[in-house]
Amino acid sequence: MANQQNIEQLFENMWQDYLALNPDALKIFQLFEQKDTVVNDHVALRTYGVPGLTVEEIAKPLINAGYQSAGEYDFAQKKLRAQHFTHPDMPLVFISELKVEEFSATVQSIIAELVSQMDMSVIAQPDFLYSGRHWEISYETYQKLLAESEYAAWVAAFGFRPNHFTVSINHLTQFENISAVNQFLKDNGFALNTSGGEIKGTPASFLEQSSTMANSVEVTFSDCKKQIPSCFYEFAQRHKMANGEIFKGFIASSADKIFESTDSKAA
Ligand code: OOG
Ligand code: NI
Repeated sequence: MANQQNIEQLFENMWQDYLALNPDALKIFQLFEQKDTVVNDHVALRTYGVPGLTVEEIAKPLINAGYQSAGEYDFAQKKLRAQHFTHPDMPLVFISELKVEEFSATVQSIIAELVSQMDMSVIAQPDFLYSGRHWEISYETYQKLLAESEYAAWVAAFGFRPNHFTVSINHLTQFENISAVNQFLKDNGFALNTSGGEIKGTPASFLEQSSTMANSVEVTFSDCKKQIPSCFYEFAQRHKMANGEIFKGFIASSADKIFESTDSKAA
């Protein structure tokens, strides 16, 4: 995982895995590509904060490829924490983890059982980042997780893979601002996440974000197949800070709402 070609291949593989779960993202990408070259702002990954699967452990292949941890975030209500990672030539990566220890004994034992089905030796491999689910799970168990945390249920159903890619609005020439992007998406029939308003953040916080609601895909559980929310597409417009540099971090209060793009009830 030492060279640029490998890290670019990893992102291409993650992109293909993501598109398979989010056909809307390909449609939107192609609409934008009619006039622009789409640049990816960041990829987001999710995990369980248990030994072996923490953000730091998931990030290892990225660190080996030249990424550095560059910010920490806490989401008290959703019981999540996160870090973002930067690389001189590659998109940002946002990795969050469930604070498993703060959940009920039921949720903790379900997650322990799922993780016990894993071969922990594969986690350090780069392809772990788009390897999906490593366990059998019933729909009944999925629903038990869903009752306490949408995020816990999402990881249980989809495993380890990009939750979203993000279009850099800064690199689109055909739109004035994020409102114009959102209007274009709605005109083309895509539903946006409206939690906290369609636009999260302001120019004053240096980052404005919006996202589609996740596509629904059929997932095979051990007892049945069900349509559930999978992955979404995000749009980010970054602004210059007082020192003239473009802000390259994340805003916890906005991220808190972006997480809800995989909620099963439409926002
Ligand atoms: C991550 C949500 C946060 C952002 O850009 O603020 C995020 C997730 O849904 O896993 O991606
Ligand atoms: Ni994001």
